[in-house]
Amino acid sequence: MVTMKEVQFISNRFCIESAMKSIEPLESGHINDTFLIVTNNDERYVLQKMNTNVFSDVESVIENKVNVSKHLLKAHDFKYETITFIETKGKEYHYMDGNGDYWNMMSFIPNSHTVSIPNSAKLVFEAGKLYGDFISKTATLPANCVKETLPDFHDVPLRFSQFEIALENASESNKEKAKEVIEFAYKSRDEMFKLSALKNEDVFPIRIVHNDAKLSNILFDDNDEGLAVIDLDTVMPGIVHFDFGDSIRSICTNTVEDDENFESISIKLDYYEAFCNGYALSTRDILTPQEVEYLPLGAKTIIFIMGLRFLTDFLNGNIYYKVKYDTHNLVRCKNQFKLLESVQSHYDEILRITYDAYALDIS
Ligand code: GN1
Ligand code: MG
Repeated sequence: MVTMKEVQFISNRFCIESAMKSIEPLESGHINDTFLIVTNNDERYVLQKMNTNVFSDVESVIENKVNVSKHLLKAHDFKYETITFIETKGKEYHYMDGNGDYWNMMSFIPNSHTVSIPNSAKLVFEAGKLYGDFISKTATLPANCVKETLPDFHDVPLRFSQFEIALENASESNKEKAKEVIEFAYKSRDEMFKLSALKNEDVFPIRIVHNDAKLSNILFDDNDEGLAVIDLDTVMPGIVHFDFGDSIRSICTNTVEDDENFESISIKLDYYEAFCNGYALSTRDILTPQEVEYLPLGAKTIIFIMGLRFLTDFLNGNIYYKVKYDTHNLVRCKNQFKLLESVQSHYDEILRITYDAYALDIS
């Protein structure tokens, strides 16, 4: 548990304009601890304590984030905002405290807000434009600027084997509670391995991707227009499909990822179309036909990966994601698998909408 006094001490290690007036914990994400810092002259900053259990090479994670944000700022035709990182008084972008914990600080982007459930297709279109622009701008980033800090992050065989190990070690009662989703995981296995196999066969180009391209990592402005992509913690080399899919998972639904009202969870096709149209604006000239062909499988696969990772963590006794109650991860898993079923049952329309957005003729 971080104390406020500690946060105050840490924030003073960074080059902020004036003394700190207030600190407020921000509920953001499942992994790191985040705080909003306000100074006496009303400058706002976001201070983050990185989770070193998840990110073992934190210095490279922070280096990746800084490199990408600097690149975005100077990219030709970049119309959005991006996070900017604040240096420490020792001229570094990270501060390591006495416990070996790593911190980084960013400026707060003013007049911005996040959205938990979209309220219009226009907002979804904006989200598509923003994440599409991200892919098009990182396409000009030299590959050696970004390291693979979490190897095989979205590799399905790896995630499946982690699930099977957790299953072997799980308590009988947890296995019983998760019985249906465990069966669903095995039933879906073969189809869900396909995208990783295609990646390993080098069917797709390796790009610099966000790897956590969900709705809550977008800032919108006061008119609900896309303003900035945030949370660059997982920016790494990878394939575009998981970014596209993570956006579909989190944006084109009627609910949030831990809603327990499973029966009502479904994919919203009008939002799916709006997202594709926005995403295609900047990516149409970049993605190869093979990449476009498998975007819909990307959506299915990342929904599966998320469900499986939540399930694995439940079986492991909640050691990875932050949880609010004991079965929180199980609820998240059931929610995601329900969404996957909905995508499966509308798959023909999803394929058609995607290929129309990219004018791809698959015959
Ligand atoms: C985690 O902490 P947060 O919310 O940025 C996770 C992502 C998952 C996400 C699920 C490093 O991201 O992979 O998509 O939760 N990040 C890591 O919402 O595991
Ligand atoms: Mg993240």
